[in-house]
Amino acid sequence: MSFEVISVIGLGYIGLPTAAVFAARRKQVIGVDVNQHAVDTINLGEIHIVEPELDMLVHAAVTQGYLRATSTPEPADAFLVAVPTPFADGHKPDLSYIEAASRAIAPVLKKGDLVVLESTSPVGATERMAAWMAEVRPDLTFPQQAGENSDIRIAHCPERVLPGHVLRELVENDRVIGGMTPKCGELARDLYQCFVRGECILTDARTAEMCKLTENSFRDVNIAFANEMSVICDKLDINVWELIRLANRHPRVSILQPGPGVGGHCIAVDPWFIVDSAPEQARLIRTARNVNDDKPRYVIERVERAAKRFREPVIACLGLAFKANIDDLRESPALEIARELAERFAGQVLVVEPNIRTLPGVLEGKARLCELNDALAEADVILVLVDHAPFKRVDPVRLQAKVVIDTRGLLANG
Ligand code: SAJ
Repeated sequence: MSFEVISVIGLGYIGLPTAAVFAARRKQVIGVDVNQHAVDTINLGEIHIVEPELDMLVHAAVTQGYLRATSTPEPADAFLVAVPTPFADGHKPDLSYIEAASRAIAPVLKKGDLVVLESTSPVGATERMAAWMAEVRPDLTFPQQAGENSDIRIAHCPERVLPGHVLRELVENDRVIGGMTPKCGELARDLYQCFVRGECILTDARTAEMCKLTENSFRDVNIAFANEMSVICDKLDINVWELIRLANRHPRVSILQPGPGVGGHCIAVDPWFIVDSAPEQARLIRTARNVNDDKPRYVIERVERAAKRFREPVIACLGLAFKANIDDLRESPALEIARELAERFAGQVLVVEPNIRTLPGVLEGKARLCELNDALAEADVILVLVDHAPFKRVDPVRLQAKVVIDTRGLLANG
């Protein structure tokens, strides 16, 4: 089956690059987003998010007429849903964006169309998407009603790309494709093979949903192990960075890196979807989340203890982003720590974040954004929160008279 027109619902960090990659393969792509600013920006050939090389790709796609954005869904042969799935109170998954997207595209569906859910989702979300669409379109059949003979084909294909490397990983990574029926999966594989050079592996929708959650939980649990080791090593006066380096010399050991906590909108969120589905069974996964969520508080306490030896301590926080060399502050433990320190040490907190130009609202008026050199000169306590490249080049001589708390093992010995 050939897909002439492809519609991508949700033009964010995943949807927009995916739309652009299809357009680069000369598919007609209709991007849909509820955010009018995003729609207008894309139609000008520009982008509203930060991702290397995406600007050029979107510019080319729009000017050559392959990509167009709109706020109202239009008919297409395949629909990819890439909307957010945050959690609501009590770490419960919030499927309202998927529901809204399903109800919005249902009116333009026609017999033979394929709908793929790409959003990271709790197990069962693809079936619920199908049920929402069936509610709006009783005139069409869906896989839950007609199996392999359904008018509409539905699959789940979770995105797995790393922010900062999205365009390369979209093409190179393997894709796990879970059809609601085997035929649904095969059709979705035909669609992705248009640009994916990795392998497209078929399974069912629930396994595909769980696969994505499992990948991020695996990483969360392993980072929690590293974070717990760092706290134990502090207590026992052992350098955790050296310890991990040595342990990783074992051929079957590969410990991740401790840090100030786990940030971003994926690894700190997705494990909760598993916990919510199986609260009694998901013991390790829940504990790992708590260990990682606890790490910022531990860092703050260390800074407070260190600051006590100064009458009016000046504290420099190096980095606010949730990981190295990006400008993304969402769910960032570094930002959480800087905010809390700015509350407790009003007027004495300096922030160095080379990837932003103004402080985020929560720090405005409470901390001062400054250059690395000035912070190193002025501060009594240097707190490394992110391993941004410029921080790696700091001359150790400049730190000799300072108290250094290095949550990333960059400058000093943890
Ligand atoms: N972190 C550590 N120690 C480590 C590795 C990471 O503390 O050894 C921290 C980072 O500093 C950051 C957080 O974990 O705060 C997450 O960073 P990350 O680079 O591990 O992952 P994300 O959130 O940018 O992207 C992840 C990726 N998933 C996996 O690697 C299993 C990506 O492939 C997914 O597509 C993405 O989540 C997603 O959208 O789910």
